[in-house]
Parts: sequence; C-alpha cells; structure tokens
Amino acid sequence: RKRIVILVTKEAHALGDILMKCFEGALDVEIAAVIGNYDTLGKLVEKFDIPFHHVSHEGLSRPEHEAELMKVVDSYRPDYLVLAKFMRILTPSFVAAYPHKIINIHHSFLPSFIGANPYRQAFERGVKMIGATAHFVTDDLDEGPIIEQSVIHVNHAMSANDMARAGRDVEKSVLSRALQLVLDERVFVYGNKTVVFK
Ligand code: 3YE
Repeated sequence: RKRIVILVTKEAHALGDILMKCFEGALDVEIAAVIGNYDTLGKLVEKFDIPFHHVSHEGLSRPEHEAELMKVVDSYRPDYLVLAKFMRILTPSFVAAYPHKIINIHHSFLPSFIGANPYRQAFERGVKMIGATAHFVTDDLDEGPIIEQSVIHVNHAMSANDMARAGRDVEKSVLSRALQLVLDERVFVYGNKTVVFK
C-alpha cells in the first residue's frame, strides 16, 4: 500500500473527501499524516485517528517554513504528497525534493485562471463552464503536467460564491480520480504532459 502525506490550509472539502473515501475503502492508500499551516482542520483529521501537524508559516520566512514542513513530511517517508487546497507557493528546492511526487488540485479548468481566486476570475470573465485540474507540482505555479480535469456548466445567475460552492464537488472528484490513477501507477510524465492509462 502506498503512503501519502496531505497538506492543507483552511478548506475542509478536498481533505474530507479523501478521508471519507479511505474510510469507506473507496480509495486504497495509507494516509500517514496531514499537515496544515493553520490548525483549523486538526479536529477533523484526528477523528479519523490520523496524526495532524500544525506547521504555521507565521513569523517564518518561506524557506524556514518549508524546512519545518519538510522535516515533518520526511519523517513519514511518503510515496506522494497531496496538496488538498494547500494555499502556499512551494520553492524550487521543496519541489526538487519530491519530483513529480506532489499532486495539486487547482480550482479552475487550466490553463485558464492560474493562481489565486480562480472562481472570482471565472465570474468576472463570464465563462459558462468552470472546472478543476489535478496536476503534478513543478516550479511554476499551476503549470505542471496535468493528470485529470473536469468541468460543469455555470450561468449568469450565479455569483462567484455560487460557483465556488458548485466547484467544490468537481475539485473533490477530480482530485480523488487523479490520486487513484497515480497510486495505480497509471500516470507517466512525458515532458510537461502525462500519459494516462485508463
Ligand atoms: N507551488 C509551486 N507550483 C505549483 N503550490 C500550489 C501549487 C503549486 C505550488 O504548481 N511551486 C495563493 C496562491 C497559491 C498565494 O499566493 N498564497 C500565499 C500565501 C497565502 C496564505 O498563506 O494564506 C503564498 O505566498 O504562497 C498549491 C496552491 C498554491 C496557491
């Protein structure tokens, strides 16, 4: 069985979905630990008898914070890291420590709407579809090899918050499908793309 460490910030849905799927047996992976840069999700994680580490970035430089993160991550010797709405840009040295071993879920249909607030960006642009993208993390934010994507229709009656709410379900399903494919060793990186055997 493969081991993962999950990194989170404040949002519970992507993390909660992975926890539930493992609990139900729908996802066959050992969640070695969850690390949050806030402490808000600790209670949820501990309900599943999984260790939670709060590694705050406050008062630390980015390299200092990453050194703390890396110490905890490495202690669990994971096969993969999953960024389940972890809202920090990782430095090249962190990325190099886990090459093509870090999976991120981004809440847009890439390459549209990179970076912060993609639902707000989608709302402002008036697109009729929103989506989510799971990709391997590389040095460039949201530019790494894409593993899995999906979209849903939206309309003029929806606010940016409505889109975010609807998008959460897409994020969850795209992330867990991508994770399953990677765990099953069906995903091969080829240049900045992937070859996925379904
Ligand atoms: N790092 C690299 N490449 C990637 N991190 C993530 C994906 C990804 C990555 O593909 N190298 C929000 C946008 C970042 C932001 O600017 N965050 C701030 C901190 C804000 C806070 O702590 O509340 C920052 O300075 O990092 C995961 C998604 C990152 C989203």
